[in-house]
Amino acid sequence: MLWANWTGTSTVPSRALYPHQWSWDSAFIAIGLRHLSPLRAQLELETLLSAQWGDGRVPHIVFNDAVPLDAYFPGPDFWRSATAGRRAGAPAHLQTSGIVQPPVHALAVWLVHRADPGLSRARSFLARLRPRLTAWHRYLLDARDVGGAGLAAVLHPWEQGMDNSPCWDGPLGRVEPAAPGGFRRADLDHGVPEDRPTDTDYGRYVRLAAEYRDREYIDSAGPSTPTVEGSGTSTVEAPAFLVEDPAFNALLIASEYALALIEAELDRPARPARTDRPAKRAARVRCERARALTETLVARLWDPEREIFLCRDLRTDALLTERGVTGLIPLVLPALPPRIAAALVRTACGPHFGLGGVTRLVPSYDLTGPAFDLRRYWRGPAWFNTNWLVEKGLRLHGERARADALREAVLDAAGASGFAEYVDPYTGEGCGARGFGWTAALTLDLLH
Ligand code: 9YW
Repeated sequence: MLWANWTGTSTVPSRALYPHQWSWDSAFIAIGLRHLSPLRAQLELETLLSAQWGDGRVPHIVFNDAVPLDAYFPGPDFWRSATAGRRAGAPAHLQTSGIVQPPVHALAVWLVHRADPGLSRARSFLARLRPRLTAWHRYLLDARDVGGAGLAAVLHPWEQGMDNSPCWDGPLGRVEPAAPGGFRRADLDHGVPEDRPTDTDYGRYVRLAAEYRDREYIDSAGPSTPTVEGSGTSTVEAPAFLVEDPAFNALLIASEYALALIEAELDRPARPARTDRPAKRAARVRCERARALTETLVARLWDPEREIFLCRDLRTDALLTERGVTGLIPLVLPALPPRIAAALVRTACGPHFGLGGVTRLVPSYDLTGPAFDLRRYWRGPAWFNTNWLVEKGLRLHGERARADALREAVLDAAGASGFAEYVDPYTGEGCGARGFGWTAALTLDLLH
């Protein structure tokens, strides 16, 4: 199935619905692909990272020229990366979007390296990608530290990857939707409207993306930052949507640990040295930073009463009270205080997510929440990448029986649904696209 989605240099999430290369999809896909072909898994990540912009961002879509323009919206004619992104250093030789997605890449690069270290060394895989990963993390930790506390902010729901999660309803409500006649939703050619975000959601996504493009993809450092341009002073208007998200930051921290392992591997002395070498120290510093970022994540986003991580709306500096699966993903972090890991397990298995009780897979949103919708994308259905992450987190924190049960449920639902994009969390019945890239890849990974 994964071969059917392979284009020669990367893998599409879905032939019909998503016919280009997506950033976090490619990272998850490479994690599975490494078991079939370490070489293709390396190529997958190399292709994505070769589309990196000069400022360090890794775009959320790399467009395939061979695909007709009307096959996906918003396509390259909307993003206009080569022109609108010139100041931010967009590549001139290919077309990409201008926003980002969760940084799972260093983690994927490390796991792909481990699958065949000999091949990786022969192709200088780690050495070639290390500067790109370093620049990517620097971009997120500097240009995107809008809140000033050290965490990265997202400025569009597509950046966080859980497009229409009810967590975004509050901040998205401030966005005036773009006129419906101004664009055509290609996604509705391939999916039933009840399974997809609404037209109003799309109008807001388009408005936010167009405004960022019209600001030439320049990031503002704070909610409203004066900048000096030429002789005059102007103000970079902060985006209407500006959020610190638990999953995005947890994946960044997990990738910081992976980057430390990459650095340690590359800087390993040929012969054991008596003194601590500077390069080895660099890996240690990065690990310490990952631990400190975990503390910041807890300080900024943990809600001790709800026992889940929440999103912080940077326009109001308040926590958003909706419980989404994003709030469980920090379970993947090794330095999470044990009392918080235990509380997260209680939440995953309690009435809001029902794991091991009423649900077989972790839903994307609170079962008891007012906006819960069994079929509508990130407003209830269970997704395979988030379930894979929760499975890893449960195992990491010693919850072996729960992790084993979730693994079985994921494998059953993936196979029975024809590798669906997402499923009913109670029954495992498939929804959305079939033959979905990360579903197949992460299934493969769980089988190894
Ligand atoms: C879009 C490709 C992407 C995923 C996102 C998912 C969806 C819609 O599909 O986004 O048009 O980009 O929400 O997480 O990366 O599979």
